[in-house]
Amino acid sequence: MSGLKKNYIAGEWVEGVSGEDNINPSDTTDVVGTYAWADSAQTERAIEAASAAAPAWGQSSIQKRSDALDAIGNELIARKEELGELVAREEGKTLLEGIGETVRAAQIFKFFGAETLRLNGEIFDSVRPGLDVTITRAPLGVVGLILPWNFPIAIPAWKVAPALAYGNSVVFKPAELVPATAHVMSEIIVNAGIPDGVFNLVMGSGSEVGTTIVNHQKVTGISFTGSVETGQSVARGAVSRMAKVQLEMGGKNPLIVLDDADLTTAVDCAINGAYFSTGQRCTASSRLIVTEGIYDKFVSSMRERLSTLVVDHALKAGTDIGPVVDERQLQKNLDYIQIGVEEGAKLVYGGERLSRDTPGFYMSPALFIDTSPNMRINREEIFGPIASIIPAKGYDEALAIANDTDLGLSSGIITTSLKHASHFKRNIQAGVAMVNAPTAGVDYHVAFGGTKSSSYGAREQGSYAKEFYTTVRTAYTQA
Ligand code: UN1
Repeated sequence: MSGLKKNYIAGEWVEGVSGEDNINPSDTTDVVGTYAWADSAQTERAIEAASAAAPAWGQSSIQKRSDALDAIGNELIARKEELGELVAREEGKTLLEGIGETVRAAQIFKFFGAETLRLNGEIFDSVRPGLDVTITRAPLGVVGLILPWNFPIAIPAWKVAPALAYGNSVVFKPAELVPATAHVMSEIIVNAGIPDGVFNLVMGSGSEVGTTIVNHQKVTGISFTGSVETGQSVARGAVSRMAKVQLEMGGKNPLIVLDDADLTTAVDCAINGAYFSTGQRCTASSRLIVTEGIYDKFVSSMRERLSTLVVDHALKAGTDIGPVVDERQLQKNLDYIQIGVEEGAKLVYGGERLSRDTPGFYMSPALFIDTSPNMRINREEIFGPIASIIPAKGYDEALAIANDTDLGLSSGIITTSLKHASHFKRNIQAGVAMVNAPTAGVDYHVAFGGTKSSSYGAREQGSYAKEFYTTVRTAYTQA
């Protein structure tokens, strides 16, 4: 198994129990690499090592942790072209998107490098004279991080960086489909002088590695991003042994377009939100809710813009939309096209499998119009380059439709009305609200997360990340 990319457990690079190929979705003849998959026993070793290393790391100098995270960020920036290409090669997003994602990951590490120095507490007078009360934050101990495939480096960064910043040790499980970038990021972390056992990379299947992390008594906290279904089972496992859990799951994100919208802004935001990154973002705008006065103009501008988008190899110059991540997801997307058509939605653009010079999972971006809120295509998360337009009479109806969903991650409105924009921000049932901006593509230094079935537990990112990665300690001192 020469060239096998190994796991990192207890301060050593180790082989797994099998080696799995990582395939480029733009060209299935291109094997990105072969990655060692661990089993439960190896995962347990990683957890034990993390547990043994946690106390010293939790009490280590904040300067040391800050410097290490900053150095990791600098190294990621310095290698952004190489890593951006790797992201595009293994996941299928375009090269520009891959580089952008890598820069974001770097910025996240640098942000948390500085956050390490800002962690503070509070002092109260006690209700009992002579007592002082201090509130401080302590690390959780061992955190298990379970990752999705759609952001191979940014989401790992926004879990690993705060975990380490706040003094936790880490068991990091990348998604099965995209271990390559995670592997390089892990090498960079290891080389930044993080002590043995503090950071462990364990690649492998959800059923083996993921389940072991979820069920192990020594994993104090679990942060998961992925599907609602898997998230629910992670939560059940975590709660049954009283572990802290944070879940970030699906979206069925609405983008409302009002009559008074600037049409170009509306189309730019809808195209970006619905189709960029092949629609494979939980913040994607899958429901475009459009009011009567602008409906026809919006539909025709969308069709026009869609016809200019180039679907091709993720690394080819000029590609706007790369392939779908794998055959299973492509099949699922095509099934939903069929479901939409059978439900009576009008498919006015795309929705077909495409062939290109290289064998890959290509699909034309799809637009349904004249759809209704109860159709399955408007209720279930598809996770592909598919959007539906739902007509609405006016703002009130559009808002009601937008909120008529079990999910509540991101949302948006395109309007020039301050009144509607303000009302929307207060009344949309979502964790993120965008005004005249795409629903996807969030800043790295502010809180991120959703309502309803989209998220569970504390928010991620920004200084809010400490709510999950630390625990609060209240100390009473008699002078
Ligand atoms: C973004 O839109 O910038 O899996 C981030 C996802 C989300 C992250 C989206 N967790 O798509």
